[in-house]
Amino acid sequence: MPRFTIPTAEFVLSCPDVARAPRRPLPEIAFAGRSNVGKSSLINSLTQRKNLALTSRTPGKTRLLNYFLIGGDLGYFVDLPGYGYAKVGGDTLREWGRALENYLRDCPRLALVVVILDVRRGLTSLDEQMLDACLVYRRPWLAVITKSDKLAAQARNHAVNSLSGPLISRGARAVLPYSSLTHDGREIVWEQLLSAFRENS
Ligand SMILES: Nc1nc2c(ncn2[C@@H]2O[C@H](COP(=O)(O)OP(=O)(O)OP(=O)(O)O)[C@@H](O)[C@H]2O)c(=O)[nH]1
Ligand SMILES: [Mg+2]
Repeated sequence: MPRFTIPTAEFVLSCPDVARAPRRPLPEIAFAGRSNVGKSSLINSLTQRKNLALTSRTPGKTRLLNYFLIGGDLGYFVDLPGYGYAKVGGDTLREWGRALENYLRDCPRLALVVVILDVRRGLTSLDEQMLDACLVYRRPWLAVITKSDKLAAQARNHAVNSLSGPLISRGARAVLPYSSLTHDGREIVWEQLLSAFRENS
């Protein structure tokens, strides 16, 4: 049992861009990462809901900005489309990149970007581009190292420790291991998310 009450969560809408986002002036926390890294699963695990955000074994499931209202009026979680899905090439890929960048640039109340990395893969060049965009648009961000259940404790600690230095030096607020399977890390991640909501409400 968690020692704190997990805020409520409800799906609000999906939209292609910020112009069609929900109108209530509440802070937003966006979940970004490579396609299939586990963004939607992280949202489900955090909110203790099995199918709030749609997940899939097949990359490229989340294609729009998906808004969830958290805690009634705390703010929104935004499940972003994953980047780097190899099967969508050319124009579609560029469109996704543009949609993500436009979101980072235009979202008026973006409180925090949660950049999700796979503990087994670390930082890829597309993640680096995402971090560069956070820097350019001055968006505070937090690194969540997910799928931590996929490695034994020693290997996991080693992976997280070796990622921490470079990520902190690029401006990460914190670097937190997580497993959406076991929910390990849930309270610590919520602490960061709730303080981001509070600072921006
Ligand atoms: N073992 C384990 N599997 C995970 C974890 N997080 C996600 N997965 C699995 O990884 C796959 C992709 O998860 P999603 O949450 O759909 O990933 P996504 O980043 O939202 O993917 P797109 O929407 O396609 O960009 C699913 O099969 C999940 O069950 C985790 O912490 N541990
Ligand atoms: Mg998804």
